[in-house]
Amino acid sequence: MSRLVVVSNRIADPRKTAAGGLAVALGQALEASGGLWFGWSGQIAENGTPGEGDMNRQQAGKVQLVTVDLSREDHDSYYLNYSNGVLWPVFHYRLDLADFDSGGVAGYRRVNQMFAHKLKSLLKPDDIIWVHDYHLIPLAAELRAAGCQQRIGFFLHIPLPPPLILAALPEHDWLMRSLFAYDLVGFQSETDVAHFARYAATEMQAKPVGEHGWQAFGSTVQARAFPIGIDVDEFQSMLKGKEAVDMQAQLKREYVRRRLLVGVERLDYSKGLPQRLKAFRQLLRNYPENHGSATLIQIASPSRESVDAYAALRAELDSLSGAINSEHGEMDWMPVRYIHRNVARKRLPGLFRAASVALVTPLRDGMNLVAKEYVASQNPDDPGVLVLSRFAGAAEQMPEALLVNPFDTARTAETIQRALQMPLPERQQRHQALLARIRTHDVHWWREAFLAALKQTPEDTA
Ligand code: ADQ
Repeated sequence: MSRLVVVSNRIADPRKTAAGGLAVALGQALEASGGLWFGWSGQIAENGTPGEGDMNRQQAGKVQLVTVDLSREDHDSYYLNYSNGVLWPVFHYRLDLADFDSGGVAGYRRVNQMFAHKLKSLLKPDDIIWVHDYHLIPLAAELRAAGCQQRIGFFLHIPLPPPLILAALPEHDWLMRSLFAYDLVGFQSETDVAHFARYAATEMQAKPVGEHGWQAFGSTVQARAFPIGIDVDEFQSMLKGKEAVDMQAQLKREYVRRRLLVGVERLDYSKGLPQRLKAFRQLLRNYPENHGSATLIQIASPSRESVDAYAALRAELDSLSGAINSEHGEMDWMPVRYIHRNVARKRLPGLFRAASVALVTPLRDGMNLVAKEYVASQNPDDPGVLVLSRFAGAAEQMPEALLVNPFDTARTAETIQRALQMPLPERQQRHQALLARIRTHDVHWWREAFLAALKQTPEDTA
């Protein structure tokens, strides 16, 4: 069996309990092949030299973890300025928030080159390499330039926007061309694949080859959708754990006469938080029967706080939640509980189970795993209702959720009301269909489907 090599910006020790479903799923594949996981250590060397970094090696069971420290300059340009200050907003269709003049692209390229050189020294000829996410788009091109001929696949966890949005990126030609150094490029949704195909055909005059292939620049890349899933069994077994049981019991006790709605995410402008709060305010204004009852627990964990757009968002949410509470709150009822903190992963299933409705309403999202985690946590006999943005990749797979356009405040409020009032048989039917689908397409299916497709990619004959 070939050894699997996973490359991602951050790595996780798959044996640690804090690791999420993705780390565990990748860890299992790495374990099976005695694999290697390579990425940034999370450490910044204040006096380090740009383009250089110490390698740290650690054995986690059968998996070798190798990380590299980044110099301050590399960290700021590669990670903050270009990955999170340019690529993240552009790929989420937010050209208005991208700082195109930050000059981060040089550091982005330098770090990808450095990772390629360090990684090359660790590779064996028949390794299979799987690169993850927007931080590392040019990695395969750098590996190929250094002479690597192994099979290399790439998975983009965030959306791929349409060609005209991508074309606003000054470096779009270079970035998109570098995808052709991979044998397989995986996207979250069919929409993303269609955007890639349109870009390849119109901007690169690439030729379609077979069902999924595109040929240009002397090589062929396969482009396909592999919607990522969760580990449904792991999530459901956490439901029985003490942390989840206590969480659910506490909420049930506190909210015995009320209806709970829940939202959980990193605080990010792609997640549609202000729009969600406005829709919830509209619900309270339009449907007074919810007064004294409907309570939204909104958890938004701190994220990328050094980027300006995030500080502005934080201030907007503080003020909106305060305004809703002062407009509608009563002595014994606060309609919004907004919590700017992380929740322990083990408590999440209990929180989801206690909530009658989940609001998962991003303006744009590659997939969105919270939607799937909410469904997995429900009691099939008395399930809650998922209100899901049509702009989340998950919407393609989850049409039985109540789909909304989060920019349309009035109709989102109407849909939340419908969710709160949905009769039991309809809730059961929708939940059954959703659960079946997230079970079939879980994180293990995702990993196996991607790796099988990568192993089957044709030898490049172009
Ligand atoms: P994210 O944008 O981080 O991921 P998401 O898919 O929702 O978004 O995954 C977040 C994970 O972190 C979930 O497991 C969730 O439970 C957990 N989480 C979020 N906020 C939390 C909080 N406050 N406290 C505790 N846990 C929290 C990116 C893409 C997504 C894509 C994933 C996976 O942006 O579109 O689905 O990668 O590919």
